[in-house]
Amino acid sequence: MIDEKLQPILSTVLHRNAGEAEFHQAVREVLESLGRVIARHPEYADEALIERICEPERQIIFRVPWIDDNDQVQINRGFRVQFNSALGPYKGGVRFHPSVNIGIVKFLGFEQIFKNALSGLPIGGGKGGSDFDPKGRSDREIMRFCQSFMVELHRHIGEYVDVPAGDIGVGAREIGYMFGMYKRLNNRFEAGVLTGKGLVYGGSRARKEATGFGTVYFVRSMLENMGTDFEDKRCVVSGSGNVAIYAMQKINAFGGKVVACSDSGGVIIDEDGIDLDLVREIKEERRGRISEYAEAKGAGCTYKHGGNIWDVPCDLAFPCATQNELDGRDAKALIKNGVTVVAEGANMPCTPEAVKQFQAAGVRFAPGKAANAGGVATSALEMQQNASRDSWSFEKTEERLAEIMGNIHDSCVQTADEYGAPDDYVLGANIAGFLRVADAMRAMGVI
Ligand code: NDP
Ligand code: 2IT
Repeated sequence: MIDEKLQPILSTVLHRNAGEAEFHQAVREVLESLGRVIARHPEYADEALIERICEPERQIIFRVPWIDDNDQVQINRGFRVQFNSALGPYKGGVRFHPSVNIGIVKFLGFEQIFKNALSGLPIGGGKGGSDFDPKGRSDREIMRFCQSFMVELHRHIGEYVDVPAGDIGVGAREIGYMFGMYKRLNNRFEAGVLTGKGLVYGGSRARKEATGFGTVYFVRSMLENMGTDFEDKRCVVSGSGNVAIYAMQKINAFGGKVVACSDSGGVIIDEDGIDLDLVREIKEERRGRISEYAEAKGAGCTYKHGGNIWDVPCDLAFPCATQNELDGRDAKALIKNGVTVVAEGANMPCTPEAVKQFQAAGVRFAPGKAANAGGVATSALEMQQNASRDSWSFEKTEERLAEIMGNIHDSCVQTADEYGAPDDYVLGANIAGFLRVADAMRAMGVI
């Protein structure tokens, strides 16, 4: 339910951003939490503060022409939404996927504001991407696309302005091509302009692992709060990309057992525990399909083409693929099978109906803006290393990551308690993130 004082703000957002369903969904969820804030502190609704938070500071949409391996000209659309810079330079990933449109980039940018605020680090919120589909493209095509994308993007970003990184379809390879083009166009080695870089030219140790590791650290704190741990817990992790792979690695390290993962083609179930070396070989090296796992393993492993991973019974569920991949029906199936914790490694993978079901059933639910903040937090640590021309050890970086995730967890719990909703991590994350951004914006006046 949205407080009646906030209803007009939502109406304006719906009207001004017609048809952008994912953006509406993300704004609605945050506004639902803010009623309790303005009831207690009405000054946070003054000077159209919440309206201003819902309106991006700047939105850039551009043409990305490139030439494929058959000498054909291809046209894609590029986006960068610079949503909020109250706490620092705009910060957030770039997504290459055919589903990308302005509404999706805006939802991701909006979420990023609060996530970055929760990290406690000096970063504002932004997001970008393109409807480019990297699947089946050669390395040369990827390079030409990334170069063309940067030919436009370079004038809008900078170490003190806006610092992109990876997301779906964008990893170290793409960041390398984009960084190379930025460096050439600007004739300066500005290491802090992008994060997720390769180690040899300014990347941070543990950045690649950070989102998945961070999610699992967050869940470890949740389990501690419940008086338990990962030992012998059955886990299901959707996706098999960057976030999923390193979530699985950390679950294993903490004594849990991952029995299923997936990609957009289907689901693999391996009761012996997913063989991560094989997944990494297929996904990180071959850039192949998860069905190849079952082909390699033979009997003992099941592949369900187009299957639904949420039908696999588990104690802990980690949606780590994409938005709205887990709906009300899936939530019911998980609850029926005894799930106790659900943590979003992806951004907004659970529909509002699914979240409602989990909370009503007493399942602990961690929203993405808290649970997956370890990636962007480690990006901020990469910026810190770049600014001081330093390079930290893996151990030091991971220690900082673990500490940050613990702090985010505690701040969600404390804020939820303070606002009369114990164990409601959604409310805790939204309010704690909002208050940091709002305090900075109030200090800076109407801009
Ligand atoms: P990757 O591109 O590495 O992996 C994405 C995975 O999700 C793949 O297994 C992919 O399958 C699957 N997937 C993507 N789109 C769909 C879809 N429409 N339907 C079904 N499956 C899909 O991306 P990441 O692991 O980096 O990102 C995953 C999620 O985590 C996203 O929501 C992202 O925004 C979020 N995130 C990422 C961070 C990061 O640091 N990378 C930080 C915080 C959040 P297939 O290969 O078949 O497409
Ligand atoms: O959604 C996210 O937080 C990311 N894709 C990571 C952003 C970043 O700047 O590292």
